[in-house]
Amino acid sequence: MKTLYYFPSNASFAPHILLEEIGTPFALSLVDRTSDAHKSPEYLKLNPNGLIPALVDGSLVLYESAAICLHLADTSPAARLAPELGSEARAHLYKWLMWSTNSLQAAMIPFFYPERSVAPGNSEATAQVKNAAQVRIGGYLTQLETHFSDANGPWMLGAEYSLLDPYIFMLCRWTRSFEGAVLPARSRAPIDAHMKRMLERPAVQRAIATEKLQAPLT
Ligand SMILES: N[C@@H](CCC(=O)N[C@@H](CS)C(=O)NCC(=O)O)C(=O)O
Repeated sequence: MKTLYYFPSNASFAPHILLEEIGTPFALSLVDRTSDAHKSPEYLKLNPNGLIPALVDGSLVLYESAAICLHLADTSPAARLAPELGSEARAHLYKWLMWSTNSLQAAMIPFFYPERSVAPGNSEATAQVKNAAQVRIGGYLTQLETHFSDANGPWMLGAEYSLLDPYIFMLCRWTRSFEGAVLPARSRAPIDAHMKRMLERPAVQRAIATEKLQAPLT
């Protein structure tokens, strides 16, 4: 039995959707961020970074959301969540997943936690870090928008749905409160269409219901 350690709407959301897509029984364990459970000695044994998520699959303990997504796809090939090994589509999956974690997801950290990058109490520098991160995220969203505009199919890799779709959906949702110079991802029509397509999937609806996510969903 696989157990996903999660907190609603966090980086556990993409693995959660994939577990729902796969459809075999799994367990969820809430890591209550409101009481800093992700920094507890018990949780640090699962993820020494003190970050959500972690996955326990038998003797395997795994952290990093993208690695968990790849593992879920690898261990449930019948769910067809990643293209064939060695194929061009598989190479593009690697490219977009690395891009997601190194670019878009990485830029979210200084946006949501700008105070971590500046001297304590320096509110001017905090605002600068946050604004700069938001502008960087805007650039990445433009890249994504161009990709969706150029793509032949409805999903990140074209006609075939893959683990990339929940991953990109998860990251795009994190911009839903954006205002000012860079607006939420949903303000870009090709990305909005992808998010709406994701919301139509029963697996996504189940994950949203379990995590009790509230409007606005995107
Ligand atoms: N690269 C990690 C990042 C995970 C991450 O940043 N998780 C956030 C929630 S979305 C977290 O646990 N933040 C708590 C903190 O920064 O203290 C992954 O993808 O698993």
